[in-house]
Amino acid sequence: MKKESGYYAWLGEVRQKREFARVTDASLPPDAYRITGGGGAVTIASSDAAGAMYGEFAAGAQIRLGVEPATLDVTSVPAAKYRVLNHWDNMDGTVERGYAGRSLFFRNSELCYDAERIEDYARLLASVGINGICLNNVNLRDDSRRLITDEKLPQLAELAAIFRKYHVRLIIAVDFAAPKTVGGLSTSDPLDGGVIAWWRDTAARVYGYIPDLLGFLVKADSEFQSGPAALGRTQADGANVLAGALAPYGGTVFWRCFVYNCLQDWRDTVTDRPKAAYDHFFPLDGTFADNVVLQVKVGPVDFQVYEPLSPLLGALKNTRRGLELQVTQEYTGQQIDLYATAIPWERALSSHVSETRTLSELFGGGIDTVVGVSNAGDDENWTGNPLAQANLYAFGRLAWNPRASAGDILRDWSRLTFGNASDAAEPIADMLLQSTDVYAKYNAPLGIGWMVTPGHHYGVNIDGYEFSKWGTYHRAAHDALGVDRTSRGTGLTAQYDPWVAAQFEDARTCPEELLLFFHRLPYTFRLKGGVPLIQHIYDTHFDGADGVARFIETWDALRGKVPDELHSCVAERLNRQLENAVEWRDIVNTYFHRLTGIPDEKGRQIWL
Ligand code: GCW
Repeated sequence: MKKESGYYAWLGEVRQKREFARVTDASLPPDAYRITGGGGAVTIASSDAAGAMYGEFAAGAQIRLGVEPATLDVTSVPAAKYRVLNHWDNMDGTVERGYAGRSLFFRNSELCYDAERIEDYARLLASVGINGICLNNVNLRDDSRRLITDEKLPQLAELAAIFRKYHVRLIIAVDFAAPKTVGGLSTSDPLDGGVIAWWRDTAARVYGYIPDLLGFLVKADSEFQSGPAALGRTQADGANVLAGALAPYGGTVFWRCFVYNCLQDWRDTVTDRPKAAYDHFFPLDGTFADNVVLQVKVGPVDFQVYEPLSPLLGALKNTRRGLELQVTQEYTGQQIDLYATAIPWERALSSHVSETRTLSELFGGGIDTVVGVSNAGDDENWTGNPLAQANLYAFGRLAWNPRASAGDILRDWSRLTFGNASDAAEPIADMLLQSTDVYAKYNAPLGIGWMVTPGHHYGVNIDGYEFSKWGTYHRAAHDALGVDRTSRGTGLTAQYDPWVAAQFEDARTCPEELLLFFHRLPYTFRLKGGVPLIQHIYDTHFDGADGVARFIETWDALRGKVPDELHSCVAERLNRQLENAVEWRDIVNTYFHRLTGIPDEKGRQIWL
């Protein structure tokens, strides 16, 4: 590690290059590798240079994890072709939903970066198999629209060259209305001849500077971004015109499906936000060009603690899909609270899209891209909370192998980062493994979501989104809580495969953590263990805050076993997490006790 704070994260001594023999094996797919350790040397076989690089990183990591080099025998093929990070970085240097300092790439409307740091970042990403990156926010603001012009492209090409050394290809987020906002045309109608020609010219210009650009990323008709719907055109009309422009260069359009009405009336109980993506995109299945990937958020709402899978992921049959995950902890503690995203990702990947298939089994078929919204910034330790590096690491590992176990990944990260023989590695991995359950316990109960402070989304505010326009309602009353999304309610369940829908339809078979996502239930409803819903709310909220107090004890005992700077950085955050958890506990418990009049069976302190 260059700095005590863990600047180089899990990469550790991989920086000091080991020598491995390399051979070409044309039978291996792109990016894949085979590592063999017999015969006195470690040999990496691959069909391409990227595979050789991934093999070297993997072999180095295995050796640091204590595997005897002579016994190495690993063949590994990535499940997803594109393993991509999306930065939500603005050109003024701020990062939307960023909790690790400022942008690594932009300041004052310019590209502005430390080339050595970018090279470290590229190497860090490559070490876990990431091969694409979009630097600018999908919410296009001001000068970021001009990244596709001669004014900005020369500098962007220099950045692309640094990433290229590590086989990481750039993506540019573009404004759907760019023909107007950048090109000065009078329309951005995708069926207009002038607009089609403008996108072609733009693609030619961009590829002139960055010949291996992975493609364009578009957030259209979403949260005030422009899009084809506003012009009376379909999402496919919009995506396909860009796809046509990129096709000659082998480029891909990553078209986001986060399309919903963000100006809903809370009195409207018919419109149901989680139905929106399917309603917009499912009817268009099969009409998107071959070089369009529909980028679908893992859940149907927005990266809440517990959500079912987005029904669109399983429903689309004839369209390429990208699974979008949030590495940055927007709703999950903002890199103050400890939250190992590998655990909910593993849960999502092993969730069923039909009786016989899980989400991870769609990889290599319909799903060929995994996207993570980055949690990195210019903080010295990359992620604000150094333990949140585990989330970036886990993203790469799961994008490469969606069937990998979250436990293995977190233990590997901890050992690679703190040292294989370190006393700290195991307790830290254990904390990470418990972290999401602890966080979920003091958060909104059983899949209802959204009890966060509006705007910045940290901390509790039970009714903060209850009477807003965002389509995010818990509808808590004195006798019942939750939203009925079954066939008796909003009908969301009908968007799922019938076998999956049947599980969700019945409160007795619905996964417990999704109970209030799919059902409106009385507070006296008994959960599987026999505990009434209201008592479950009290119990989990007391447990969650106690869990954080235990993390603090564990962490105190690690003083001296991890670098001091890292120790105090995490300690300070754990103390803030405890304050947060106590606030959640007391406000949630008081709110529901006042509403229901039902006391805690165990007589603990609730403020009335
Ligand atoms: O969850 C919401 C975030 C927005 C984000 C949006 C999206 C980039 O609060 O900050 O905008 O999702 O995914 O587009």
